[in-house]
Amino acid sequence: MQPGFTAADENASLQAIEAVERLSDDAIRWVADELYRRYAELTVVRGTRGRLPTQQDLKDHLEFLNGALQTGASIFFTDYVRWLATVLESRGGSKQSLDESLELLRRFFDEALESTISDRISDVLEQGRFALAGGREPSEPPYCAYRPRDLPHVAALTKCLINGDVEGARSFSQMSWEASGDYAEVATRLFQPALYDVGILWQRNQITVAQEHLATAIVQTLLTQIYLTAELFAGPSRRTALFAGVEGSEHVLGLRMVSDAFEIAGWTVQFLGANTPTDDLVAHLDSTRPEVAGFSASMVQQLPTLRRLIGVVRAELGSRCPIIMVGGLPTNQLNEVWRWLGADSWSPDAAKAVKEMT
Ligand code: B12
Repeated sequence: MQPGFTAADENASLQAIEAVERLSDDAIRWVADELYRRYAELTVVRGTRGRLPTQQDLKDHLEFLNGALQTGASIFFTDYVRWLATVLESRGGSKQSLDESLELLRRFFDEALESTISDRISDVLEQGRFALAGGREPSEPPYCAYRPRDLPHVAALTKCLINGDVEGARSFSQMSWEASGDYAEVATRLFQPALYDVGILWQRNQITVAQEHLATAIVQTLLTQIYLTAELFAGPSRRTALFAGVEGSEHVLGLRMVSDAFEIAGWTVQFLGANTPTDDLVAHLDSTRPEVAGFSASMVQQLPTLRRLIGVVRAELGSRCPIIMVGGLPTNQLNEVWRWLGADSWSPDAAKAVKEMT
């Protein structure tokens, strides 16, 4: 059951989740038509994309809404709305059309459903509108509560990454590596905060998508370089772990850091990478039987998938089930969400994950 919920709440919540999924296409069509009817001139001047929400935007609203309903935590939706407001405003869009689209979604569900069910949906949408009225994204997004303490050079490294200055970036990586000699420390306290800052710069439209990709690719190379050096100090062990990103998750670098940190600590690891299909993952776990399975989700809408995955792993593997560990941005955003997911443990970063298991 979701934290703080009664059985009646839970039932209304389950019906609300089912209704959002079932009525999603109708809701998107109705809201888009209504907005384009109100702003016919924008359709003519700007074409179907205009400055109004596209069908994809509305689909995203519903996915985050459903993530909030499923976890029972409206913070996932309010955080999304604040985040989107920054993205829109920094690109010349307005908060007004976002607010209108949330209001119209509320109207759609109010009219389509009985009030015990629609109230749950309205509540989350209204909290989103309230957050929107409250101003811009706070300077630090909620997942930064667990941002590891920066090593020196994070800001300088970030600059090199977004400018494609590989040699500069390599020198900061090397300096930190020589000072620390600890892969997990350099990964989580130098590269991780630099990537978080790259994300915020993209969100504020201060760098392009291409620069974000460039920065990520450079980090991948530099991480591999220190990983290869660190490997010299590690010996093999009998302890085994498998790491995989859930279906839908394309963010893989954090999971890679966790996997590498375990390997360097002496574990034998299997790293399956991003977006692993649930059925194949379960079959693979069944045939390889690691001691620990570490799963990663990178956005709130992947949490229900992760919860389903854990349920299937437990049901299929029974007493042969590995210790299940979870992590990733949305698990750092809401305390204790790992319990709702059904995991055995959670860690906010690679260094802490290794410590927890050894
Ligand atoms: C690089 C990047 C991408 C790359 C990823 C490439 C790759 N090969 O990984 C690409 C371009 C694919 C991408 C796509 C998208 N991205 Co992106 N991305 C980023 C960015 C800049 C860095 C990600 C990263 O590597 N972070 C560094 C790692 C080290 O941190 P981490 O993931 O938190 O991992 C640590 C812990 O969480 C923990 N951990 C992680 N997994 C696990 C597992 C276990 C078992 C344990 C114990 C611990 C653990 O340990 C890790 C190491 O310490 C982030 C910014 C950010 N804040 O992270 C945005 C960010 C995550 N992306 C974002 C968005 C919106 C998207 C897209 C929707 C963009 C789009 N419109 O297409 C898509 C969605 C893709 C998807 N379906 O997953 C937003 C998410 C906003 C939100 N509130 O949810 C962010 C926060 C950017 C921003 N500030 O707006 N992205």
